[in-house]
Amino acid sequence: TVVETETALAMAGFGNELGELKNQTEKERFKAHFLDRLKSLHGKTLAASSDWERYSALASVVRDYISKDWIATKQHYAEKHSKQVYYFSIEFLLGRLLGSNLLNLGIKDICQEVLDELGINLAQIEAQEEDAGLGNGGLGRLAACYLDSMASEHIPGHGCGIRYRYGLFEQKIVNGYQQEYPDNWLKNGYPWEYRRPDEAVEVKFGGNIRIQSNGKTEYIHENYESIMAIPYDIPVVGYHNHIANTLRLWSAEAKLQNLVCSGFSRDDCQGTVDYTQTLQTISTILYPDDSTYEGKVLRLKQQYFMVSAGLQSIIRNYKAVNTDVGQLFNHIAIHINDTHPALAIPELMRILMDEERLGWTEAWDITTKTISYTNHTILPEAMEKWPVEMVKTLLPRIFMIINEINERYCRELWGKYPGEWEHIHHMAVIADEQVHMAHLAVVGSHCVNGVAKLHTQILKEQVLADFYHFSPVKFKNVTNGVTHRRWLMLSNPSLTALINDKIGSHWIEYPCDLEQLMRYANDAGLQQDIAKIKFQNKLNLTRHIKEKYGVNIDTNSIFDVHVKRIHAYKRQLMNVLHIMDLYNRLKDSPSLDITPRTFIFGGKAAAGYFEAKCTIKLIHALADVVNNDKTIRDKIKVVFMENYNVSLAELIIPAADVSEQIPTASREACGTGNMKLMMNGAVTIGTLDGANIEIRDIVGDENIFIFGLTAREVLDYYWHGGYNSWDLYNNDIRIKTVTEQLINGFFPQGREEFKVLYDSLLYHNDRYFMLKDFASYVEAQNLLESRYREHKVWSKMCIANIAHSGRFAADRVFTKYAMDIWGVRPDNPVRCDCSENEF
Ligand code: 4GP
Repeated sequence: TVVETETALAMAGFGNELGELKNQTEKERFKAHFLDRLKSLHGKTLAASSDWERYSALASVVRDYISKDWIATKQHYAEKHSKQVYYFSIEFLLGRLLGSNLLNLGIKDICQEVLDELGINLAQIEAQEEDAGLGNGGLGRLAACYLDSMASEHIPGHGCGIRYRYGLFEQKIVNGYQQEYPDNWLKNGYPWEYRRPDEAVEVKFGGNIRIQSNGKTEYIHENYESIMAIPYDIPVVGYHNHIANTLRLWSAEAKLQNLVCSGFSRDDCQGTVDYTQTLQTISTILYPDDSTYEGKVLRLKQQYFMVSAGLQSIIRNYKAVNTDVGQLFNHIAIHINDTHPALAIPELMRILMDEERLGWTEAWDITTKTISYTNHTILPEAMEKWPVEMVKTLLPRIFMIINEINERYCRELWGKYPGEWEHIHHMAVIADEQVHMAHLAVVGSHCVNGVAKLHTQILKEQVLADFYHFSPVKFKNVTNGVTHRRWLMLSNPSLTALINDKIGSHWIEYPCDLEQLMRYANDAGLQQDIAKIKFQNKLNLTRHIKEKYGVNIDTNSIFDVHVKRIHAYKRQLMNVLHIMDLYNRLKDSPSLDITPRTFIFGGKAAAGYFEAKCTIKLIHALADVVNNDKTIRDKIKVVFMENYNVSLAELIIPAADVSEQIPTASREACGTGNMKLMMNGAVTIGTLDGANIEIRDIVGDENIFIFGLTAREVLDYYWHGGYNSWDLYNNDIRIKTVTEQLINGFFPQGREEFKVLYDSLLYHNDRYFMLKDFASYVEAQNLLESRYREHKVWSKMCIANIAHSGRFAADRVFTKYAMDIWGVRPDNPVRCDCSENEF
């Protein structure tokens, strides 16, 4: 038998042969398993099967590998009584899972070999998977990176979110305009999820509260609408450690008893179907349009649905093994990702008081010790507030509790600031007929953190300054991080192999060890190898762009990448103005000696955000002009990549030379694209904002291009009502030219198309300081170009960026969250010594 042969070989000291034999056996097993699964799932032979069928069979085999670890992990946590962490987030931007599951399970090579033998291309199979795009941007991708890190770091950390039927939206570009289509990611089923109808819970909306008092006051919820929350669990696989945590996504369904087709007449049944569909809208799309009252109500419903379902199931599981709910905070930590899950605070209070019969004081103590909160933005328009009437009507009991929280808190404030009505009003949870979710989140958590040093400082000094002064110990900084497994190992395997060759593979476990690459920063061999890999990655992207858009780009040009949500503060428009200026210069002097550049954009604009959508149209209009002008001899090209998502990012980021991180200083909380791009050797051109500052601090001024106003200067301008952009218009001919070109017929679309952008720059006083930063941006771009020409200097910059990127690995971040916020001690906590103490 195989076992006998293995034993015999081992005894005879044939270690290598033993390894090979095991590998061989595993491979044969894997192959048989895969072919069998193809038959049982699809009734097909390999030859007759489609790529999608192969994908689904392969995913199903991988599920078998995962499920063993998943069961064992649950048992392990139960036996150890490990403290469990739950990360509540309205977004989880997972991307594809086949590749990362294979990588983390450690069976990628075997799978690759098996498929090679069968004549199947793994990448082609992986491409069959729909991206799980249950998110909008940074906040959602961060949540996904953190799940990966928690599992890899042995932290019992699970996600809780919503299983949106259609995610955000699929972006299609038609004649340069963004159009939004439902993202039908579940159309073929989703192999990674497990539906758990037995663990469904009921969530109640509307109705009234009857107060009953016989000895102890009881709050009885009546006449409510009931919705069933059905959990779908997705295992989250740790890296080579046999850990599988859980991401639990909730789906809304009608409660069976409420569905009566009395008499079974056609009308009755139609009514029931309509009713069911209305209920299910709760988990239909992410961020429904909130410009209408109904849209707002739907968002609020989603938030409560998620936290109520999540908490009910957490408490139920807790009580299955623990008798004392008073000890909850010793066994459970709940983290709220921004304010969308902040209703977890009153909901936990409701459960503890109304269902577990605890008094207010004890319930409040438990709640605040259990919950912690991360703030992700200081943009005033993103600070959530709900009209009191809406909360009261939709969630009557929750409103009563929020009201009580507010009253008690205001009383406490009064004790400290007697007579200071204005001050107290400013900090209240309910003020001006609105519930302030950020205030609720701060008041009901034991810890509040910002996501980069500057962001935390702005929270402490401005946005949440009053709260900081009231309870300074609550506030911490944890700079974001990204998982190097997806963003380097998976998306850039050649670079990963090169790094392994050069410094060994220790960095995979201890990402800060990437710093060892600095020893070879001047090594011509390494420089060349890195340049070769970059070229190959650029070639892949070049081919994709040619295939998809029919645009020829020069693989030797500088790939200048600006990928992220389209938003005025992220200043895609300023990038465009720079390209227009460069184009004008080329037109003026066709012999201008510049290194050819390809400007690559990608990102979605929120469906109702007119200005951002207009910017997308502008990028396309510019691409039409520039890409078709023979006189500039292909020196610049502009490409907009449609439907930017995680998978596209995995293609673009490894091919980038330049990373555009150019928000108005103070507006970008942290940024994580900046980290992914540096990890792949792109050099940042950026403002002193968010994590750019920390990147600059670690790579040094010589390895980054910094320009523009500082946060302090921007905030000072805001304080004094801005600046006069007409002065710049009148005094800088380049600015005058490019802004006029927006409306003077330079773009054949006509003079009105981009008027709104022109007006925002000049008539609305350039709120995001694009004209103010224009000159220094152009200067930084010119310097960048001259550095790029010095191949050695540029290669050294790439190496420095890769080498220092371990500082931004999510694993390191998670050790901090675990130990300093959640009171969880990972098995192997000291992951990195390249970071200074952030707290
Ligand atoms: C984003 C911030 O804009 C970004 O700077 C940060 O890196 C990311 O969160 C993760 O912390 N915020 C959002 C949002 O995505 O919806 O507020």
